[in-house]
Amino acid sequence: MNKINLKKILPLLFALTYTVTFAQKNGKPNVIYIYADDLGYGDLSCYGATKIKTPNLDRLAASGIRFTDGHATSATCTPSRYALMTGTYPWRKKGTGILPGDAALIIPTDKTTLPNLFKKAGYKTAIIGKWHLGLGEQVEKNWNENIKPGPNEVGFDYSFIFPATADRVPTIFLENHKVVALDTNDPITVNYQKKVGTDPTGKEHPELLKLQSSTNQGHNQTIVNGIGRIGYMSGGKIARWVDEELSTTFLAKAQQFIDNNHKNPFFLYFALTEPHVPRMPATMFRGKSGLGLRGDAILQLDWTIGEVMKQLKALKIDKNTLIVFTSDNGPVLDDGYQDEAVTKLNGHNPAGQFRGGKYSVLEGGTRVPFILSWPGTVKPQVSEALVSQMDLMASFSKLIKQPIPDGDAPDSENLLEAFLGRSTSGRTVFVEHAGTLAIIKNGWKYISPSKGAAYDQLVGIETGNSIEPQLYNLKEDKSEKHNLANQYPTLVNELKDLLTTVKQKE
Ligand code: NG6
Ligand code: CA
Repeated sequence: MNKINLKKILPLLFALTYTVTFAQKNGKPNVIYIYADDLGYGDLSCYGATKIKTPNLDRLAASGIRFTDGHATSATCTPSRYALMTGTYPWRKKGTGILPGDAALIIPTDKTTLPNLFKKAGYKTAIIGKWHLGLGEQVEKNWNENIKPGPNEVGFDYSFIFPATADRVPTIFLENHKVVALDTNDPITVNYQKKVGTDPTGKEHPELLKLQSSTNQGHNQTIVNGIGRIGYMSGGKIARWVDEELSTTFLAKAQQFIDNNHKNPFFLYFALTEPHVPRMPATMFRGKSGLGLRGDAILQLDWTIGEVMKQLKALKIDKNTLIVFTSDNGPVLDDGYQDEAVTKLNGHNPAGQFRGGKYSVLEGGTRVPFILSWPGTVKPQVSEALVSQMDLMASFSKLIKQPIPDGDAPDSENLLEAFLGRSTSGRTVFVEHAGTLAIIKNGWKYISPSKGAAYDQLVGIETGNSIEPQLYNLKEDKSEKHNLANQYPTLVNELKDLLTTVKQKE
């Protein structure tokens, strides 16, 4: 019996070992893409923060490339994530704005995506963390059954996610197609139009809240774990997450995935929720930053990444693992809860020297920390190349030698040389997206006129909107202080036309 089994197994073992070594020798490193949520350019000490220390991310940056002109495509979450997954500017497609927690899947299941590119190349792929790209075929779905299509249908072999944002219902985890800890005797109902069930809401019962909602910013519907959410839910009492455990839960799942797959190439999309609202870090980080819960959440984020780095080292795969760390949009202080982010800011500059932040077409909206580390292969350096997260698809396609079929990922540029630190040239043209669009070429930035408010009172952020055209020389005026549109009308027209051309591209 034993002999027969051995005969069967040995060739398989050989094949497996061969695949692993072959893949590794052929430049197929493990890839971990770590996405922070609402982390600003100035939030890390390696990017100039002095009021907060992020030693683990500083170490990661020192071991690889710290990009100073790295971007999300958009100043909010869903569109930036859409671009990352599809290599397409999100403003090309309707319905890619911030999604409610019950939205249907917006990522096509029949096109090349970042994860299925890796999967085709023989990688094991996983997403752990925040999804926010919709689930199922429609809004009306039964959360108590298998929910699909979702991450597993767009290329992830394994998924452990929460559906939207930490401030939106349903406040549950999904492992592959199922709600974790689902109880058939306590079915889950979700509604974004009207109250369901008998759970108290923040609006009716503010005295039950451990974190007060900000005035006029919603976040006062169903209360879960003492926090008012956007949207209503009922049922699923034991399935509901505890905010203080979100991060360690995702970390544990990520470590499990890395452990299980450390002998074959893997791609892990680790989508953390810090420092997005509601900021509810674990007790061990409370009060540690001196900047309130937002700062504490950043310390938790930094610690989490340190834990992953330690694990890679212990498994001896640190040199064969490429890590990208970045954020889905710029920073915001008051995004719906009174959590002392504003009152305890203590002179900290979440967007660094840049103007604007989340929701803004100014640099603070999309220019974010962007670190790439691949010890032993990529030389430590600071790079000024203009790169975007959307470009990782075309670049990784070259790295892992897995071509993208014509027509897919149309806006993703192959910047592999810049990403590996072998070239300082990145994109020549890039479109930034918030309430309006801006286009950058050779260090000049043109912002399309728009009627939106110039200042978002609710969140206290300059949006960059103006009915006048704006032109900034980013090389000399990083903080976009001097609008030079009147001085250079020809350049304004040139960039305006270029933006029209990019928009018309199929
Ligand atoms: C906004 C929410 C904000 C946050 C954001 C999504 C209000 C007033 N504000 O609409 O709290 O949830 O959406 O953030 O509802 S993102 O990073 O996922 O894009
Ligand atoms: Ca975000």
